[in-house]
Amino acid sequence: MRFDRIWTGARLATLSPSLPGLGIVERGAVAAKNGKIAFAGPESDLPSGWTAEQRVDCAGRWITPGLVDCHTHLVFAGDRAMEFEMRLAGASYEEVARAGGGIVSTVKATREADEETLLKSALGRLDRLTAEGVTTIEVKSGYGLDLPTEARLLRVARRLEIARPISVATTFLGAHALPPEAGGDKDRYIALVTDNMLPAIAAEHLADAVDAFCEGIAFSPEQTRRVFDAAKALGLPVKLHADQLSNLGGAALAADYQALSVDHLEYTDEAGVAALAASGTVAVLLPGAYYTLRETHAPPVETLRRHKVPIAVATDCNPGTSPLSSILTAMNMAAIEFRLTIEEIIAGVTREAARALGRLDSIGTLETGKWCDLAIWDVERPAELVYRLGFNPLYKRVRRGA
Ligand code: DI6
Ligand code: FE
Repeated sequence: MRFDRIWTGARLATLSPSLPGLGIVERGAVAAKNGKIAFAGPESDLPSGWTAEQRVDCAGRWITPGLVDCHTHLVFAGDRAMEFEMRLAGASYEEVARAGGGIVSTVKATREADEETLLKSALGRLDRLTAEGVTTIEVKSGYGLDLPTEARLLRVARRLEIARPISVATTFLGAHALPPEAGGDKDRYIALVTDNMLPAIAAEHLADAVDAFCEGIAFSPEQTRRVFDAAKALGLPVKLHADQLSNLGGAALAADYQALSVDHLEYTDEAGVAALAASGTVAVLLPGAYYTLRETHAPPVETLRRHKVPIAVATDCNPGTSPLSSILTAMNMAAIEFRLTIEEIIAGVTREAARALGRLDSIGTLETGKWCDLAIWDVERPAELVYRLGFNPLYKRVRRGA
C-alpha cells in the first residue's frame, strides 16, 4: 500500500477527543491518501510495509488541524473608515446605526458592486486568513437585504472555493438589518425573507445554514423565530447573532431550534447558557467585535465552562464591528480579553469551530478518515500561536493532502 504523502518528525496537536487537552503526540506522523488522513499518530505506530509518494520531514515543527474561521461576513463592498472616525469622536454603534450609517451604508455599496468586484475584495481578505493556516471558512450574506444581492453574495462565497484551495460554508443572513426601502416595517421585511428570499436561496442550494441578528437595533425574538421556522421547514440548520448588545434571550431561543451555534453572547445569562448545554449548541466568541466596540461586558466564560458548553473563536470579519482579517489576532484577543486558556483557544479555532459548522465528522481534528487539512507551525510550543501579536509562524498549509 502507498500513501500519497507523509509528514514525519512532527509534534501533533490532534485535538482528538479520545486524548486529553490538545491531544498531543510528541513524535508524530500524518499520512494522506486521496486527500484524507490515512494515518495520524505516533510515528512508531505507522503501519509497516507502507510507502509514500512523498515524505516531508517536519524537523520537530507542530502540526494542528487546518484552522476553521466559523463566523465571517467576508463578502461586502466599500469600507466604514468614516464611521470609524465618527466612533472615535464619541458616537456609539447604535447612534451610528440610527443615523443611517452602520450596516445600511455597507448595503448601499454592496448593491452597487458586481460579482467580480465583490470577489476581488473578498479574496484580498481571504488570502490574509489562509496565510495564517485557515483551511475552512464560514461566509455570511447579509449586506444585500434584497434577493438579487443576497444571492450574489452567496454565489461569490461559493466561488471562493473555486478560486482558492479553501472549503467554504455559506450562511444566509437576510435578517441582518432593515433595508431602507422597508420604511421601518420590520414584520413586512421578515415576511419577504421567509416567503420570498429564503425559498429562492434554498432552491439554488446557495446556503448551508441560516442566521439572524436578534437585537434591539435589528430583529426581535419573535421575528427571529419566524426566520428559523422557515429555515427548518426547508431543512436548513440555524445559527444566531445573540445577546451581543443586550440580553433578549437569544441564546435560549436558538437552543430551542437546536442551532449549530450562537455567536457573540456578551449579555447571555445563566439560563441561556444552560439552554445551550442542553441542545449541544456551540458558543462562538468574537473578541474582534468586543474589542472594536470597546465593549466592557464580557461573555460568561466561567458559566459556559461550568455548563460544559463547547466554545469556538472566530474573526467576525466585517467592515463595521470587526474589521479583522487575522485569526491569530482573534486568538490573542480571546486570551487577553476573555481569559480563555491556550487549549480552549486552539480547540476553538479547530475542533469546536468545525462543530459550529456541523462539519466535525469531516474536519477539525487529526483523525483517520477526515480531510487532510493541516497547519504546520514554526513554533516550539502551542502557546506561541496565541501569544504574539502581528507575527505569523505558519510554515506550511495543507488542504486535502496537498
Ligand atoms: N453583528 C455584528 O457585529 C455585525 N453584524 C452583526 O449582526 C456588524 C455588521 C456591521 O456593522 O456591518
Ligand atoms: Fe457577525
